[in-house]
Amino acid sequence: MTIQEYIKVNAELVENELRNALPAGWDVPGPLRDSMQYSLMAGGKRLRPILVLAAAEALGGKKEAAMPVACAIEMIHTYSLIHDDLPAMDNDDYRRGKPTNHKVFGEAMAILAGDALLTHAFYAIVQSSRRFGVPAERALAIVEELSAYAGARGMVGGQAADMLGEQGLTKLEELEYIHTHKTSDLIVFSLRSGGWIAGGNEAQLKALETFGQGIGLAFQIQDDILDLTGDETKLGKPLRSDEKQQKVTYPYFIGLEASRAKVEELTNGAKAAIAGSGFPNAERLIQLADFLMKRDH
Ligand code: GRG
Repeated sequence: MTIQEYIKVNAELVENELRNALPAGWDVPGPLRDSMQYSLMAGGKRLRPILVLAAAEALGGKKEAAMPVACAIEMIHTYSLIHDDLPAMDNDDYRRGKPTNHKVFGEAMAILAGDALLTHAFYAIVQSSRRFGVPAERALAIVEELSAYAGARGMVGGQAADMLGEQGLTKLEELEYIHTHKTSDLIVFSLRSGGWIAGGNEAQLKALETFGQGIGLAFQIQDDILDLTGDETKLGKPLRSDEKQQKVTYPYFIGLEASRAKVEELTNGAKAAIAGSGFPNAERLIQLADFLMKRDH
């Protein structure tokens, strides 16, 4: 199976689970259920869940046991996008080519759908233990790590720093803090949680973390590059008064070519961390790192 086929097959498996994320028998108000389902099924790449599955597989773990955590991280990612699109934040009308959640369901319901997805993620993690026999101690570690990587010192902290920085980002380190927490932290969590499910040891979890930090930052720089290509006139140009400071990206600081070189350097470093750590089945992780580096959307 090529890596493209691997991604497609696993994204479909994840989507089948996400379709029934809220059990049909649960007494949930219809519009809330619809609003949650709308964004969960709106066509994301499913990158984070695939990383959970691939990390578990790299250590010889079972896919079924990793699936609830794979779904949990997609719920967190989806909630963050719903809230990020709100008028109080980015005020976006479209995401993935479709009207944003609040445009369809209204602001209040979009906030609640995000809240409910965030909460439901923790329920899903517990199911890996209840339904698939993952030792409770490991599920506990995963819950603890998710609250850190997604919370105030993780993704939410990154979002807050981004918001605060809108008044003027002047240093590359400030941008790196935002990228690390807004983007890399969920990617690192995806990899470590797959490792926990498969019973990885401390050194293996650390290697997955290093791998995640590398591909996470590379992913975000690549995002910055893709955002700019086609409009290279933005490079190093002062912002117009109506433009958001968010446009200050990696290429803005170091230029396009150096940014491309940085993506390659980070990806190679990530692959080296995994290659040197005695994983029984690391092939897919390595291929995923290369795939992400070469992505064009
Ligand atoms: C509102 C708490 C809160 C957090 C928001 C995720 C986020 C933090 C903001 C979205 C804006 C952004 C560019 C974030 C960086 C992370 C990123 C590249 C998200 C997009 O991830 P993909 O490409 O999205 O995996 P798909 O659509 O494929 O799921």
